[in-house]
Amino acid sequence: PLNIDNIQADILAGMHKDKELFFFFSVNDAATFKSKLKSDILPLITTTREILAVKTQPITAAVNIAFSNTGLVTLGVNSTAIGDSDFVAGQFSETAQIGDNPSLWNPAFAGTSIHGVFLLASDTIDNINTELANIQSILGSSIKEIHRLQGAARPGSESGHEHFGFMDGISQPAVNGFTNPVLPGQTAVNAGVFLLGEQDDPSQGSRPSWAVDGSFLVFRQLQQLVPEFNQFLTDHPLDTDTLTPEQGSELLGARMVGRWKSLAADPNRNNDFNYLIASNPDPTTENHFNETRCPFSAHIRKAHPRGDLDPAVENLHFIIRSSIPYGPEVTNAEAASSTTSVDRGLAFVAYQSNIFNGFVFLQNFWINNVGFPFGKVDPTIGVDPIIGTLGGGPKNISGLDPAVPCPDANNCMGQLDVSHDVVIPRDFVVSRGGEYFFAPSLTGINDIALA
Ligand code: N7H
Repeated sequence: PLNIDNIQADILAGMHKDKELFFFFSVNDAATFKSKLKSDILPLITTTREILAVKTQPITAAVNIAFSNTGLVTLGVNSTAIGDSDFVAGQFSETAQIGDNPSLWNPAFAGTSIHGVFLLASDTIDNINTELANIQSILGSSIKEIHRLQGAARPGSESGHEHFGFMDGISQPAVNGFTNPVLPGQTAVNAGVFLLGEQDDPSQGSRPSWAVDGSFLVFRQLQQLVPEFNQFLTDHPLDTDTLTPEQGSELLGARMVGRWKSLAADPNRNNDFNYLIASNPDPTTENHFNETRCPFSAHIRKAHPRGDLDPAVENLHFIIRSSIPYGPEVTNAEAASSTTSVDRGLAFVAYQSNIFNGFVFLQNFWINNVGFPFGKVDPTIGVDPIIGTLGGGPKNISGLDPAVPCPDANNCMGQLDVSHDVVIPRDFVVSRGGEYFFAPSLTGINDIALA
């Protein structure tokens, strides 16, 4: 069984609070930092067991911590021993690989000056600020703030929805030995897909002891241009013969994401599907040209191609997401002008035991790959219409308009005609940067403090 008293709360369980602060810091005085880390910070760290029951949750705020490669090096840890070359390289060095434009990055993330991040989660910002003040008084001048991002659930009935209006965080892989019950449609994988040193960690057996039961935390500050996104939907309603313009716009948004805004209420049904045609579940035939129900390019199909791939391959590439929106609601002035003037988006967090198999693989080989999912009637489907990018410019996406799902509805097999039916003029999600972190176990934090 997993030692949930030793695993930080956010990795498997998620902290699931309405407010979450990401506080990015550098370490100025390693000796003082390490001594305070052991004596005063470690007792504050919230474990998986503690977050699972309300009565054991911390009174002010849940606290998790993670370190970048340069952070570990600054603390005297041999970080290359962890065996993850993407982590050691840092996210800024991989902008080309993951499709980011480095000139759009927040300067705080550009480079390798961030050594660590505190994740503080609570019901109120007051509580978060109280806990942050406590941590800052413990660590004093041994750390310096580099950047902070205040995340918050959206208000009222939008709670749980990201800024485009879709319910987020409802499809997570189940973790053997932890998730109970496994929901219909949830794929159960071994813990080593997320936790270093556990079963199915590709480097199980060769991880240093301080790294066991930790996880790589990929952080991304993803700005969302919500008024521009909404204007695009308004301008391109689908199926106007049978739908009202509003319904047609709703349909386009749903086909870009792969989910309806309005459907997400029942955890027993939310994941109980794949993309195969029920009457013809042979993935080599109809599934390869029929996108009537869900475009090949839809965000959730790109990011988790249920049934489009051999499960043995697909199971290598699961991530656990623990993101939260940041920034305020769209203002009236922004809505009226269809122009973003206030920064908002998603504070994206993903956990995995191997950054290449997880985030990098998804972003590079699936999301930003015009040919993925492979083997479909259309070899150039397009990038993910929500988060895929071709360098910021227009994106040709096929299959979004169900009226033209395929060049020849009676015989799509073998057709290589590319019905690029919708052109998305620009990216509505813009990466402002991020970093790769390692979230150690509690014993791992102790080892790092003694390094
Ligand atoms: Fe995505 N969105 O609101 O459109 N995502 N995502 N994501 N995402 C998902 O299933 C969204 C991003 C995944 O198992 C849903 O929880 C937005 C990145 C994966 O069926 C919605 C942003 C990466 C899944 C969104 C964003 C992923 C998933 C459906 C950025 C990885 C599970 C709700 C601003 C590199 C798919 C849900 C499955 C689901 C949205 C980013 C990956 C609504 C707005 C960067 C694996």
